[in-house]
Amino acid sequence: MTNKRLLAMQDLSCVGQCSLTVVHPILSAYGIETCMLPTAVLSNHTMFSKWSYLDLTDEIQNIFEVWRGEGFKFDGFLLGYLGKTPLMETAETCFKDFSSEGAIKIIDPVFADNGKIYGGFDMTYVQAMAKFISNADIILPNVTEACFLTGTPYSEVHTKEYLENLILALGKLTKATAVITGVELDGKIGEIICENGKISYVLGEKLPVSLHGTGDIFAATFTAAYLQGKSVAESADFASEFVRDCIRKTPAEHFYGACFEQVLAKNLG
Ligand code: PXL
Repeated sequence: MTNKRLLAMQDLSCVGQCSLTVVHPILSAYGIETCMLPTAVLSNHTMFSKWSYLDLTDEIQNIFEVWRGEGFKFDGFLLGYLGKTPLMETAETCFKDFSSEGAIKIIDPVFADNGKIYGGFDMTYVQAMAKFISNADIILPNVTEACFLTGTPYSEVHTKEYLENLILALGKLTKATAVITGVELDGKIGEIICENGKISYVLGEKLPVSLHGTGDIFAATFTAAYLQGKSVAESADFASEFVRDCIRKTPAEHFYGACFEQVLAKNLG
């Protein structure tokens, strides 16, 4: 248990097991008071063929005004899918006005996977994100996002040299501890970590399935473990094992996300 209060800033996709519908239950279940700042409300995530999108950037200013009056502060921030470039400036205001002393800022850049940028994003967004991550204490990009952020050509084949150059290139953009997810080495899958210039790996079983939303599950469980006092490597290990369990629990016909609910229930039960 912890008495930490965290602010999760990302979209609310009504259907799709991603962003706030994943992050809020997981962090709450691990005993963290999880407040939400929805950046947009979508009918469903953008891997479906259609979606509606209500941008909440303007409403966030009203929310902040009330929060300033109430004097709300947060011990940590977890940022995921923001969707629009101006929201990065909004997030900077949020850090400035609502951080408790020593508040931890965890940024998952969320704009690409499997070598491609998600629908609705462009290089202007990527360039803004490359600057925005300088605000973070910890960043959680996948390999594709790390490549776009650093201008490194994307490769499906990973070598230690490729991954270490990639993570060192991120170090030119931010002083944050970097955890790159989805790295594949020696038939295993996991993360490469660079913390205070020291590189390490967390690798485990590679399952033959890749599911949408697993990055958000990783970010939530990583953050829960980290806020409970685990190290970055221990948190990454905990989060990757949790994600693996979710993938195992997801039936093949469930194509749009990972069934994290049963794993959460089992882990807590
Ligand atoms: O899981 C990342 C994510 C979050 N939110 C929305 C998305 C995606 C990935 O496509 O579409 C709306």
